[in-house]
Amino acid sequence: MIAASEVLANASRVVVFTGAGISQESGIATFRSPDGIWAKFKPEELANINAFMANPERVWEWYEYRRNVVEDAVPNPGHLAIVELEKIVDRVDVITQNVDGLHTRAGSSRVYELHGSLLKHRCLDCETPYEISGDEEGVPHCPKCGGLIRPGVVWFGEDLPEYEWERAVDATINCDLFLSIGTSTIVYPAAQLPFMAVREGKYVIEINPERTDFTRYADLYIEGKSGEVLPKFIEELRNAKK
Ligand code: BV8
Ligand code: ZN
Repeated sequence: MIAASEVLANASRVVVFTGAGISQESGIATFRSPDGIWAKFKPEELANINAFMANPERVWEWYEYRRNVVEDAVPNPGHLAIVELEKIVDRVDVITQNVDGLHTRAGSSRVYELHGSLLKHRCLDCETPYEISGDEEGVPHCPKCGGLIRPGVVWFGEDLPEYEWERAVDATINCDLFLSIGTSTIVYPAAQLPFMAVREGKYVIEINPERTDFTRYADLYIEGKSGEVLPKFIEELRNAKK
């Protein structure tokens, strides 16, 4: 299945860039597939600050629904294969667009959440982190300043967290193997990363059941579900290293 086994044999620093597709087999709907989240709501309608200011209750409810979905979900063989990867190469940087916390729950030790997390919240005004109890009635208010509490995700039109973005760019520039898994490669600036890896001369493998805007630039495209492909891929990598 893998054309360039010498790349795998010498891989020491691997970047694993993931999107909603890697959580699909954990039962979490992706964004842009026909049954995806955005099929019912448009991102502009809900995943942005204006929607929240216009109707905090509605947006809050939607995020609470999604938080409950992800808290009930469990990491799938795709997430677990990435944890296994840490035993085979020197360093794995997981750069995720996902907000479901599943890489961390699976046991990955270096995870950068470019788009924040459904499990984190903060005050809209003073930015104080807020620990959710789960039995809030409606949108909670900041105990410090009374401001509205918002989900700790990056909304459209908002900048990505500086530290995570810098780590992501640094990891992309310094890796020797870049895996792009389960992303439609549409949302920027995150979608720049696989293209940056190509420009930097890295070996880039894309794993996705469908081709994307990026596929033609990848060194290798593996068609399939990450929960099925990744365990086999990691085995091949382990053998290539023997
Ligand atoms: C910003 C958190 C600067 C919230 C998210 C026009 C052109 C270019 C850019 C723009 C533009 N207009 C606006 C922009 C900028 C905008 C953007 O990129 N828009 C896109 C839609 C065009 N970006 C931003 O606004 C970003 N900020 O630019 O700041 C700035 C500042 C001020 C003013 C302007 C700009 C912020 C982007 C972050 C938004 N937040 N999430 C929430 O979750 O509610 S984005 C959201 O999309 C998720 O994070 C998600 O991860 C992300 C990307 O989607 P994917 O993960 O790729 O998921 P998708 O469903 O699309 O694809 C799933 C894939 O999995 C598919 O390919 C499928 O085939 C595959 N799959 C399915 N099953 C499996 C599988 N793969 C493997 N195994 C399977 N089993
Ligand atoms: Zn506050």
